[in-house]
Amino acid sequence: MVTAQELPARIIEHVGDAELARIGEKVLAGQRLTEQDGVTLFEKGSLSFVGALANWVREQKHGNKTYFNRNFHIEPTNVCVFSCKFCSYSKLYAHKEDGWELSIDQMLDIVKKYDGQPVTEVHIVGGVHPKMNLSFFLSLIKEIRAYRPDIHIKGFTPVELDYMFRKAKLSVVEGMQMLKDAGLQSLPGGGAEIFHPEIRQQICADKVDANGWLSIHKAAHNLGMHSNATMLYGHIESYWHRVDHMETLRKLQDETHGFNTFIPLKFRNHDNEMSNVKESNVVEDMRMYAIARLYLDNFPHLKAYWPMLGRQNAQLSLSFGVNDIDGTIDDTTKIYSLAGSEEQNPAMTTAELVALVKQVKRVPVERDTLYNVIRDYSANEFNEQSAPVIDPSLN
Ligand code: V47
Ligand code: SF4
Repeated sequence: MVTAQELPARIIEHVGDAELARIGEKVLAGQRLTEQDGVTLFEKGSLSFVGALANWVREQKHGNKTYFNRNFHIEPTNVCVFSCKFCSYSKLYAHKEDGWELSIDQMLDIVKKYDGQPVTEVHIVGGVHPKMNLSFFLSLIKEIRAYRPDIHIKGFTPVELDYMFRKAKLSVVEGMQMLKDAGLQSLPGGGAEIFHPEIRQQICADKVDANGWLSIHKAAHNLGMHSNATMLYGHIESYWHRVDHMETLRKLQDETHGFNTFIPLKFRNHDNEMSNVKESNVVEDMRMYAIARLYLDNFPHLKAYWPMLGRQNAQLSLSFGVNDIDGTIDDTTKIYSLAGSEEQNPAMTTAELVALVKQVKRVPVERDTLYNVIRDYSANEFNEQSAPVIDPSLN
């Protein structure tokens, strides 16, 4: 009889490839993978091989715990001065009248919709509108903080921040300090895409580059703030660009320890200038999660963003290294529905989310933004039967 602990070792024994076996041994011994190891896993690792190893690492780190939070999104605008080819917002700058632009009062009205509800986080992210400058966002943050001091404010990608700071003629450190003083508490992971200039130049040439992105996260970490990191994968990049991206993040994390979570974002090809590029399939998506779990040994958490991936695939990812499925997001996030995600109005109640996790025999744990546990749902009050009926055509 083989125990669950012995299983990865047995899988390595039978993998039938010396190079993969050597990488598997390194994982079990807790040794760091090299960039070449990462590329080899992408090129040769079967889904079952990388999946078994990643699941083992996930269970070593978190057991069956699967984190989520109660959050809502505010998108101040969908008008954007930048022209990322994968993004449906980029075309709106020339047609501003078709886009939206929220005032501070309108955004506060969104916050007020959650009066009396136990949400713990607001995630603010959107396009880059020239009228929305640093002082506008400082006022917004202060007003949200004053109205709901109990909510953690996570907001703005380095793309938005770099633009705000340059317009205000402030250094990154000065700008970040002002936002922190106003009440901004952490940064989401967006805007990273693929760091390597060979790809970045082709898909998002005019926005902040890798060094700019990294220096803003580093400044935030040095001020004691935490952040996430994403990677937009499954378009024109090669495997080694993905590894290069993860290597860059792993290096910064060694220095600052400020990242909480890595979030691979699957490229969706609807209604953008890259509609001719085929999307990745589910096997490739799960391999991506698994290899990220193996490579990013210093990232505590790996998140599947369910509005983008779909609910069933998010459930599946919990067996491929993922230990976080974001939150009970309300339907204000449009960037994904426009790009063709399965979830046209992403919203899930806590009961649905808990049941979804329980259906795949993991333990749902509600967390705050910084992964402090709010509630462990291992007790049976929400059970698998209360899970939403999933329409198979959605995934
Ligand atoms: O950087 C835009 C992506 C990101 C497409 O930190 C697309 O908790 C796929 O980063 N196909 C912004 N992706 C969103 C983001 C995020 C999301 C959820 C949670 C967190 C977090 C961060 O959205 C952009 C870009 O990579 N995006 N268009 C598209 N067509
Ligand atoms: Fe603007 Fe961000 Fe879309 Fe690029 S990805 S066009 S920066 S909203």
